[in-house]
Amino acid sequence: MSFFEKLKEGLSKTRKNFTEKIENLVGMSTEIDEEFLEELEMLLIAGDVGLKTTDRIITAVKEAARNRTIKNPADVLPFLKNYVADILRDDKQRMRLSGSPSVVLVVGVNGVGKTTTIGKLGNYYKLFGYKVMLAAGDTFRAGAAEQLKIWGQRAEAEVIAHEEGSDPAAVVFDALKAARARKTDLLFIDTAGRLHNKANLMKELDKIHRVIQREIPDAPHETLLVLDATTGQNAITQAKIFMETSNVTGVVLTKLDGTAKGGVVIAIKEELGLSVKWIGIGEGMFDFRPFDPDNFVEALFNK
Ligand SMILES: Nc1nc2c(ncn2[C@@H]2O[C@H](COP(=O)(O)OP(=O)(O)OP(=O)(O)O)[C@@H](O)[C@H]2O)c(=O)[nH]1
Ligand SMILES: [Mg+2]
Repeated sequence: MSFFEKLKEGLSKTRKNFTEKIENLVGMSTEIDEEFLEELEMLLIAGDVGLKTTDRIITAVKEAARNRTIKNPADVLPFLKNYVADILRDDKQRMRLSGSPSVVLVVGVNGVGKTTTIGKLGNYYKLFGYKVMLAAGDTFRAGAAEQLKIWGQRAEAEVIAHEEGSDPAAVVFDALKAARARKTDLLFIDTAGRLHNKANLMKELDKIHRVIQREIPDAPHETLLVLDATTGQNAITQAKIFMETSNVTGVVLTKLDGTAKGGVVIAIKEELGLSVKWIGIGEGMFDFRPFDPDNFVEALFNK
């Protein structure tokens, strides 16, 4: 199966929950009236597109109906497809990897897929000829470093790890030194998703940040926030918390396979102004790609 076919399969629940319901509404409606717009609004909200974005889309549909760009309900779906594609396309999607090494900090709450993402990213860049290193900055959870080491073996990347319970900032410090000494191109730093409370988590990230910047002033070159698509609007709430304390440069949206809440991609871009840079559509090494808005919209709107 190609990645696109997998993406389509992964998005099938979202398509059922979102596109097909809009199709049904369109099929039952004869004109774009108040009732139609109200139903459409409800479907967009239920599709995890987000309140603000839904508002904007409804306003745009009204406007297009008024100036006769769209004339009947059947025109709404192609209009939506273009509108969503326009929201998702942006020029900040590329990774900024200008350092030697380039440092990529990976953050997010527990269980969203940070460690898996680092393994996949490491493998992705290794295939493109980069020399990759992984840092086990999650010293909090039992087995976290071991999990990263397994991914390191798969991606043929060196893993820098200390003992469980040790200071993550010290791991990061060692990793930065090692990356420089070995002329590594790319250093990915894993972090703990669960500390005793939010304040602790943020304090730890802050400390890691300071260590990185002391060694490499323009690093981290990327701070990727990992969000789990299955959590829908919760992901938006999580993102806001991380954005308060970290300079998040992009999102990795995981678990797009099998969720009905894929519409959250739109809310991430439109309500948070964050670019989704990567998507995960499975647990495997290759179930992972740079986010391609046109492909995504194609997979979401076409059966
Ligand atoms: N279906 C699916 N599962 C995924 C995806 N990405 C990660 N997972 C799974 O999600 C679970 C958690 O992944 P981890 O990488 O351990 O998550 P984490 O954020 O590092 O979690 P903590 O270390 O506990 O904070 C694992 O079972 C992964 O296999 C994805 O894109 N699709
Ligand atoms: Mg982890």
